[in-house]
Amino acid sequence: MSMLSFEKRYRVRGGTLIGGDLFDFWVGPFYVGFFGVLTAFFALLGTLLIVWGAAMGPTWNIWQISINPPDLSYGLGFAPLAEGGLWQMITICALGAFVSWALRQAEIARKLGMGLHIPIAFSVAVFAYFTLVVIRPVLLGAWGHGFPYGIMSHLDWVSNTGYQFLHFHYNPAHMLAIAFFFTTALALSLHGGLILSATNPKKGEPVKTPEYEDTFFRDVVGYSIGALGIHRLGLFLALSAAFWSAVCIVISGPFWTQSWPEWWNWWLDLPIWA
Ligand code: 07D
Ligand code: 07D
Repeated sequence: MSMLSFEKRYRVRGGTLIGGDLFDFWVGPFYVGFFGVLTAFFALLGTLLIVWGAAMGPTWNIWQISINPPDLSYGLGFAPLAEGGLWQMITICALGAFVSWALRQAEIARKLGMGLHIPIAFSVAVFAYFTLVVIRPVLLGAWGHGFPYGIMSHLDWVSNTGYQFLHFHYNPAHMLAIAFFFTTALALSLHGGLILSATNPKKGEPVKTPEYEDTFFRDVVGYSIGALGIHRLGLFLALSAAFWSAVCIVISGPFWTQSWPEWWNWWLDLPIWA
């Protein structure tokens, strides 16, 4: 069945979470839906607010534009637009757009009778962002702890926040997150390589079956996780990376205020050394 006839068959009404049939239609290949409209609204408004903030100056240099959060003295209150209020509104728009996007994914999955794996996976990225700009600032008592919206300025924030804890690499949750990110790359490279090596043969040669793929790994390391298993592992690794990232930043400040190297003193303080 060609993709076009398949799509036609499955482009049916229903499965929406809200609004019934209201926006239950397609524009070209794109499903619209209530949450599609909401995403477009928040994304457009947020982008316009960024452009407005950029217009306030001092630069139109794309790398240097930065919409900064309010000063710490504003605490958890609203700030005037030019002094961080824009950042607050952009944050609301960003969260509105990300959550709407996840719900649009959920509606499409429901329409197709598929699992909710994709919206759940994207929600973990949104959770990491939410941790950076809402959970941690609220725990620390000021929106000023959020990161600035600028290509280079957000790197300054990461570096400065890291050095506030002397050596961020000693943060144990940061270690776990990094190990998961690296393992995700390893797993995807092995999986991508394996699939291409079996299913994209030279001209005239037959495509190999999954048995070949499993046998390759059994020959190499004595075990093959299997066709379904590798995708479960991949999803687990990637979600763990983002999850431990959120943990590593939320504990920095709210739950640990000293330098991260000092955290490891628990080892030296074990009673067995006394
Ligand atoms: C490839 C999927 C496509 C997405 C892309 C991003 C924008 C922003 C900016 C209008 C993998 C599109 C970018 C819409 C335009 C304005 C103001 C995903 C892919 C291509 N960062 N970060 C980048 C964001 C944070 C860090 C690049 C976003 C945290 C470091 C890009 C967020 C921390 C480095 C970018 C976010 C952090 C980057 C490439 C949100 C910890 C780099 C991103 C919403 C997570 C790298 C100049 C990429 C770079 C980079 C976007 C948050 C650290 C501009 C949207 C605060 C150390 N970040 N980032 O490929 O080159 O992602 O920076 O949370 O070295 Mg960042
Ligand atoms: C938050 C992005 C969410 C994105 C969303 C979607 C759009 C639309 C549109 C394309 C989480 C946005 C979409 C806008 C785009 C179109 C059309 C993802 C997010 C919802 N670190 N570090 C991390 C490493 C150091 C520090 C995480 C490595 C130094 C701080 C990860 C190294 C110091 C923070 C990580 C290293 C330091 C982090 C980031 C190496 C600085 C964080 C990944 C090799 C001196 C941040 C939750 C992430 C974090 C974070 C990796 C070094 C500080 C594990 C590999 C020693 C302060 N670091 N780091 O979180 O945990 O993705 O954030 O040296 O806050 Mg680190």
